[in-house]
Amino acid sequence: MTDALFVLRPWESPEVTSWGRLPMNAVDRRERAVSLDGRWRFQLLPSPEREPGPGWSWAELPGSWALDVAEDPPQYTNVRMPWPEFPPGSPPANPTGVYERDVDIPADWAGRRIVLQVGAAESVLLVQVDGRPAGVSKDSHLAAEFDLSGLVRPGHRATVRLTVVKWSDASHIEDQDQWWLGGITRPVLLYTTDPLYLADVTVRARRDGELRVDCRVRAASGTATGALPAGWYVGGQLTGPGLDGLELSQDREFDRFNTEDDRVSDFLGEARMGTVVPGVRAWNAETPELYDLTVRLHRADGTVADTSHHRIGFRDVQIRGRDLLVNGERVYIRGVNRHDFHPLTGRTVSYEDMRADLLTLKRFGFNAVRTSHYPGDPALYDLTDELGFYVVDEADIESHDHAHEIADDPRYLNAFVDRVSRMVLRDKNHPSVIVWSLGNESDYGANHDAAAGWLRRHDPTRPVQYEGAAKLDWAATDDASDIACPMYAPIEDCVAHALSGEQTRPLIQCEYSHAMGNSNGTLADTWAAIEATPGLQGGFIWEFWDHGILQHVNDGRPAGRGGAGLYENGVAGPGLRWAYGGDFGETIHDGAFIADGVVFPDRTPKPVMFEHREIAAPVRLSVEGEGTWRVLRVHNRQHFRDLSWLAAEWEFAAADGGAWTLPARLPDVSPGDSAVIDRPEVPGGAGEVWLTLRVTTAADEPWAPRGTEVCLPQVRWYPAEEGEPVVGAEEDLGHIPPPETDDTGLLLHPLLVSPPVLSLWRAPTDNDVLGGMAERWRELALDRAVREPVAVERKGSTVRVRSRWATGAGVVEHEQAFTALVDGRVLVEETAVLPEELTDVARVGTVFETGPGLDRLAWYGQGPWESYPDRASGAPVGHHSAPVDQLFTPYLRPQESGGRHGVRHFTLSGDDHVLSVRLDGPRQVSVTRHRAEDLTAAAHHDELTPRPGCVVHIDAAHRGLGTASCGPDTSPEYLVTPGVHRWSWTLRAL
Ligand code: IPT
Repeated sequence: MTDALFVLRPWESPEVTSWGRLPMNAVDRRERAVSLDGRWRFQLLPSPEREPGPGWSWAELPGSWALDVAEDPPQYTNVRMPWPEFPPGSPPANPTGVYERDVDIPADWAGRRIVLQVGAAESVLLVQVDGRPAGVSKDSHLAAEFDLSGLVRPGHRATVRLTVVKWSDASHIEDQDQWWLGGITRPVLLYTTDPLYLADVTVRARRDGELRVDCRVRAASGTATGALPAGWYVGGQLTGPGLDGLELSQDREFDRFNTEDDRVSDFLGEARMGTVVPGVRAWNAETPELYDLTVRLHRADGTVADTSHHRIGFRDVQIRGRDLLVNGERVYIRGVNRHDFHPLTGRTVSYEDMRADLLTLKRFGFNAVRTSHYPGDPALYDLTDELGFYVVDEADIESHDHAHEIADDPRYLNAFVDRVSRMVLRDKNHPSVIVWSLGNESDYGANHDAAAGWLRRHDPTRPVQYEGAAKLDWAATDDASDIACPMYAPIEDCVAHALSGEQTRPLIQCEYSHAMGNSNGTLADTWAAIEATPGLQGGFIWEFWDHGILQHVNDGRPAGRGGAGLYENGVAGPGLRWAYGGDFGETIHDGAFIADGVVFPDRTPKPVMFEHREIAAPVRLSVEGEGTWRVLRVHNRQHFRDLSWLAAEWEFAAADGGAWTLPARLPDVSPGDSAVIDRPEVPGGAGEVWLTLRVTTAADEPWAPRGTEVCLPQVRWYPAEEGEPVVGAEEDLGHIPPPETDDTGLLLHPLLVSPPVLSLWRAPTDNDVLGGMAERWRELALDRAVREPVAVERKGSTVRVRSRWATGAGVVEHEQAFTALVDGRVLVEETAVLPEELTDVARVGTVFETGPGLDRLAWYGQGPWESYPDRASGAPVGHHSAPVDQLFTPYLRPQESGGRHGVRHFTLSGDDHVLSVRLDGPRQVSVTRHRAEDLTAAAHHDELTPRPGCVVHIDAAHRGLGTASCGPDTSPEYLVTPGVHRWSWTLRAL
């Protein structure tokens, strides 16, 4: 375009971070603004050099055009840039969205300041009003404001044009691991103020009740006033728990500028108010007490020229030694990384959806959010204040692909300082923000130090963190990070550092436990180590969402807003799928690495959420003492609250099928303390007995209605009695004929369509694939090992069958003994001998398939949700049941799923038949509609055809899940080792 704004090509000038943009501030104008959201005229140009033509279509704002317009579909890349140009270059093919609409400027805005706010534009925004330049902005996830007072006429209509250039110098520092979309993703507003207005308000509210409010006043551009008129003043009012409108007044005379001469500045002065609030209730993530602060700018006659509302919280953040303290407490950071995401609208997330995200997190025990990797919508922080989360607020800087060049490139210096400072200027009054982050994955250079320098001077009340700085030396004391915040560090390294005597600062992982697919193995062990090691304080799981975009399978178009309601329980509806990298025809992409969240694209919690909920539980249970002297102790694991907000009941589960519930009364326990809890008598003689304390909310909480399950701590009260007598194949049980087999020794059973055989492989999880295990298993032919029958011997009631399974690393010898028991059961005793070379296989166990009609599974073991050997702390032992179709977890890329850990017995039932299986001890079991090879062959769920029967796995050993798709693999104790594996089970048809 030929307009002056375009001639300078700001999309190729990293030094230009903005033009005509107003300084960022913390005065919230949303409440009284006119919304410009909705329909805008729209056209997508192939580059910013092109002029818009006469043909307009419509676009809905806020929104991403990649989800609405076929010409420029979504593209997913992680580290690499989607085009080859080096920084600060951008590609010649550069989609440019032009949004235009007419705006009626109210007549009564005459003489007032008129401001346009664009919530977020990716990646360069150029604003014109009636064809005249109004401003330029970069920094895709923070609002840009422009003073339009001189460009519009109250009482008249103005045409506002917002041109958004997708690729720019700024894209190189917005190279986050996410979809590239383009558009205006947050609300657009217009508001008005008096020409003399509150330009910024800075609140410092301490835990001891001390409050300080700094107010800055400016004049609109072009206002004749060069100084604050005499007699103007600020005032305020504070309302909150136990406070009914405490008046605040100015400490001393307004610090006015330009009173001595007539030089003109738009900065008119600053004033301060202060007070000490008696009996203040401090803010923390458990009890997020907020106060309402209203700040007013008064004219000399007392009338109000401007007001600003803030919800504030009184709290202290401080680092002492190697501890990060909130209100003096060394709180655990049970965090998650959160991107803006929605499966229909991309990075446009409504208030209701942001709230729902946080409610979900709260219900599953999270208390912290890192705004990876850019500042969130302003509403997100209102919600984290209100609901109680510790926030690491992260600036929009990630230069991953060209990190090294950019960190010291002086052309990008402005952008680094600009992005960090704008975030701080906007969010500084939020009590939930406890740490600032300089960004993500951008190496470490002078540009970071410049930003950290600005930040430490401007806000000495909060620490700053930057992984790229701290990773060079966790113990350094002179870099841009006050916290050692590694990503995906093995927990042993963290523990070793904390024990080394070298630790200088808190260690809180900015990313850990990568939630891609069926993952998050060893989370409980990680937390056990954190809690046992002073100096370790937690971290942020990567990440909240699976960023699967809802897509029509037939034409590949994103469903967009039309997809509302077309998905359920994590599953895309008929004709639809959750798209990941490559699904929009992109040639450069990073596949399913975008699907690595603890919730599905529709926010359905994955099983790991229940694991996390238990690890983070406010209440724990332990058994103390011996024999009849045993007592149960309740531990309050919170930092600030007692247990009075919780209710509880006892649930008993006995191996013999007994299950009952009794009321429980939680004792009075202060934070961090413990007490013995009364327990009703538990009758013995029922075999193994488990006690679960089902803890729920006692009253409505802002994040959960009364009765919401909070945690399920469990202890084993009676151990298992001696198992069933082992029926040896040698013993002849009354001359019953042995079970039927075919000539090769495969069991023939009326309810099975596929007989029990050895299984050494699972459909690779994302961790198995990216960690290299799947490839190794393939090289070892474990995915296609074939049974070679060796011998079938019949003796008495037993058939003894030997087979060999050739792999790329020797032969696995497998033996099955099938014995007919008097009561009609078949006893199956199995041995598999793995050669020494098979050091790490996915599983050793049995697989068989039933015919159709067995649609419900009832089991005694861990559940009800999915669990695996290294992710089994949050699934209590009990009697569980579910339809077979609901046992499977639909991870976006199909893979091993649906397992249940610690299963002792199960029945599969339908209208006509029941199949009952008892195991020799707690085993990993799965019952699904898919064979491992079905899952392996499919890239999406719509490609899978469920089998009519059940595919049943009983594993003597099952490999842990680990997190090797990005981070440590599982621990050695969860590996399946070579040597002899024995297991036995009985099968009965009813
Ligand atoms: C790390 C990134 O910070 C994050 O954005 C995401 O990509 C995550 O990994 C993996 O999903 S960076 C990685 C190189 C460790």
